[in-house]
Amino acid sequence: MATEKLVDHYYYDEAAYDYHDGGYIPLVEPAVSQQPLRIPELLTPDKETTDDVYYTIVAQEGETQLLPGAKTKTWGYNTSLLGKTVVFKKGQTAHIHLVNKLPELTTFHWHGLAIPGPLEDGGCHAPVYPGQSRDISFKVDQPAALTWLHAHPCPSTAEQVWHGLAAAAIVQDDQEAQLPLPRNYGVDDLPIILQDRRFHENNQWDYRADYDPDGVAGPTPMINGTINPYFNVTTQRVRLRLLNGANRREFRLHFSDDLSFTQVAGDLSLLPHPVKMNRVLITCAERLEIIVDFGNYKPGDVVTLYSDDVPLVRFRVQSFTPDNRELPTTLFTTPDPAVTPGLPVHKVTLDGMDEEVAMNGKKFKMDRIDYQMRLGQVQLWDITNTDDAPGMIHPYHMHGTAFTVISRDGQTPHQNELGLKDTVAINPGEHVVIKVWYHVPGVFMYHCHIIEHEDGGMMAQIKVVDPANLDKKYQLMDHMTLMMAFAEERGVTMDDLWLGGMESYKKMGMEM
Ligand SMILES: [Cu+2]
Repeated sequence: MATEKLVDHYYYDEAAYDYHDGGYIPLVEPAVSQQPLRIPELLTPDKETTDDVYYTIVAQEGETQLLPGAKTKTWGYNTSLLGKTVVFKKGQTAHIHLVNKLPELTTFHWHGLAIPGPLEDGGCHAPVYPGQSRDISFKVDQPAALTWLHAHPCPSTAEQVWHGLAAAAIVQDDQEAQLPLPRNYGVDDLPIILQDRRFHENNQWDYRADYDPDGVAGPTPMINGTINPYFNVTTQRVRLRLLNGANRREFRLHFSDDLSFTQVAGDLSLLPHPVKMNRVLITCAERLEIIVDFGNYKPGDVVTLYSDDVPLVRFRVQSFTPDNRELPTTLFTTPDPAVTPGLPVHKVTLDGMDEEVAMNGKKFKMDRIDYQMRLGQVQLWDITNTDDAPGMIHPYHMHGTAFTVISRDGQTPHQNELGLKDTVAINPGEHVVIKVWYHVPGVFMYHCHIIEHEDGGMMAQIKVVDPANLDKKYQLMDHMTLMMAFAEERGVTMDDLWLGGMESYKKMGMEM
């Protein structure tokens, strides 16, 4: 299948793995009986034609039976926790009716979709207030991939994601459809949303009690909103579309028996070539699709997916029809546009830890544009993690586009990051060169995807200008407007308002 030799190690610096951090919370195997893995339902379109698809997405409160006993108060999209899976087809125009039935404002950010910003992209400038709605439409024009929807109201993105606002969104295209890849959703093609939580009294989550400016984590693995899940394998090959939906945690994935698997896709496209591996590290917001071949197992066998030594999902092997179809050695041709002559390398630094996080020495300001590019320009960006080793691995993310990874400290990128990406993990002290270009205009954020780091200010904004519409103005909001709305919605004074990200600004004595 894969031609490259087996990757039998995690990429990245072991010294920077999150378990070295003083505040690290190790995962613990849940002491509850195994539950069937929840498979998010597919969201049914309100209407669909060849050229258009219409969806209604409702952010709502609910309760979810996660542990025995009391249900947990959770938030979700069209369901009580996480969300129904949205399917987009390349070439379609999506028309989405976004509804907020939560008690506070939220935004609907399409992580990985190359769509205009800031309103369609759904970052912090596109709030939908409680009881209100917003309609957006955009052309889906990108390769097949797993993208996702999550809340992004600054500076409370992390808390809202912790409440459960995250859903898978699959982009399909004709090229991927022709490959011999499993794609029977829920049977041999599964979203696997990796998260972790801490359960407090009465099985409830308490974000504020768990707050850590370097990222909130909990000891209990939660996979697709299931605690201690199993999945019945009824086909020889299963495609796992892994999404790290955790606020902070890295997952170091491997299977029992050191079973090898084949990575076929990264964040925003198939990989050029399949990569055979038996270890892979996934940082926050990254996606990777792997094909697991259960051909050497028999009914009754159990294959376990682990992070470090903690089981995440148990695959219970049933009988299946043999399927030894081979993957082609080439899956995808990664776009590689020529760099626009005369454009210098643009440098971005990811600075600090705890409350001191910043980007290029500055904390994020919603109404400040930090950089500008023109549509169609192609530029190298050099992203440096200025932490001293051992430090933290920062997952650097850009809204509204896909980039390619050119080099890591001058060396060739990892085999499994040679497709299109929107999030790239950067070791402390390392600099990663990426190639950046945009297909759509707008104002977009770029930031660390340890969500508490972005709320705390390790974030900036780019304005992408359409040369045919140089004068287009964007109405940018500011932190204070959103914070005052949160205070009003919660019925507290500004002095009593608590939002995780505010702590980082306050401790540094900075205005928001
Ligand atoms: Cu970070």
